[in-house]
Amino acid sequence: MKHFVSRHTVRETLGMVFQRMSVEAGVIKCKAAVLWEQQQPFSIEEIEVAPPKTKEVRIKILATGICRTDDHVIKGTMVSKFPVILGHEATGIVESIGEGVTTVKPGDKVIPLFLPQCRECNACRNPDGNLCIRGDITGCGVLSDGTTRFTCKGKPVHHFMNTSTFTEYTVVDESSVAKIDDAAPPEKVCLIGCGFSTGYGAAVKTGKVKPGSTCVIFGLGGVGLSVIMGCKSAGASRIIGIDLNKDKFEKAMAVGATECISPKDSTKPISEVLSEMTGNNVGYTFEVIGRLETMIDALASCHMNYGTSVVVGAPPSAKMLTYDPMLLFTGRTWKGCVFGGLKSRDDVPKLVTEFLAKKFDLDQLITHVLPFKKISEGFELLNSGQSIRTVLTF
Ligand code: COD
Ligand code: ZN
Repeated sequence: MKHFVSRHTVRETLGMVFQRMSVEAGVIKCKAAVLWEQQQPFSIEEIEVAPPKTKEVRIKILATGICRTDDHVIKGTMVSKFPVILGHEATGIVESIGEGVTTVKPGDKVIPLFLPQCRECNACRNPDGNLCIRGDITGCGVLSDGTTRFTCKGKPVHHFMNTSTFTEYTVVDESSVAKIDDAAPPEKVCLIGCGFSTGYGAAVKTGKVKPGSTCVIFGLGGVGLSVIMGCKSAGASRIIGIDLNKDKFEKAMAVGATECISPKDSTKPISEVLSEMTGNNVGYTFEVIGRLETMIDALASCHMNYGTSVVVGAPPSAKMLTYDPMLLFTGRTWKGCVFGGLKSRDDVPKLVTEFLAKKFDLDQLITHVLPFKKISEGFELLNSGQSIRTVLTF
């Protein structure tokens, strides 16, 4: 009996030691969509995810949206290091935290943030700023100590926009994660991590749309629809949607546009058409296409004296604008914003709470939900123009 007990104890003890070792080692093996090089399909691979270092957080991803910016890396129109794990619009659960992390704990529901908020740099400390100095704008693809936490087939795999969400587990800096309400549905609120907030924030935070005003939105994709929702929630009384594709009008009206027009329907410049329609009273315009011509059209379309025009669409790289400075001299305000001008860690949890209070509806933006392994199908839907947002679930 004694012999049995002691053998049992040894086995148990060994088991405990082994368990402790694996916790200490802390590497998680899981599936991820790895992009080995541009213009190539994703490859679903087994990867190793190292434990979070000091001030880092390891997250189990629950749902992730597919954004056009991810596709820019595949096509090579956005700079990235390879191999890389893309994805930057997600919801997850904190699996473990590194030393010194105080703002989230294991089990918290979170949204990873492609735009961090360190709360220390000038942009974070200024009430009007949001472009935190810790953002990975150069596409270096590593965490703050200059290394990556992902390995595949013995090779380091790069991070993307501080987030990398096309994987079952990721590691991010504490400044790149926001704790959200536990009750939030992951496959919906992931959109608050990018597309929705980019448009909604442009209206409520950057444009500061006033109640009773007239707003015009150029481009009725998912981000443009989110601008409409922002204008509506700010109390705009007239919201005019503009798109070349009239198929976009129905959804725009459903989320709050009061009318929609195509620039092709008139031979007059769109600014004249809008001036006639509104009695020369367009308070705010939003460019949500990313084209130089429509940026100027949007500027010219807001009121010459008190109008504000917001550039939401990312301009094509290395292109210059030429415009009549008289457009600004008379008093127009011309602004732009990334992530709607929102402060990510402060504003994302607030938007989730507002969503739960039914202040806006994300269902209109989600056209497809697919299992993670069908990621390539999700990108086909994006490229064929069939989807607004596809959400991948794990
Ligand atoms: N006139 C009117 N409408 C047009 C024109 C035109 N000349 N050209 C295209 N359109 C319409 C299209 O028919 C389409 O409906 C719409 O414009 C564009 O919509 P989508 O579906 O292509 O794109 P979105 O809404 O998902 O995103 C568009 C942005 C321009 C906002 C996006 O590409 C972007 O630049 N995002 C901002 C960058 C950013 O903040 N990045 C950070 C992380 S993503
Ligand atoms: Zn995005």
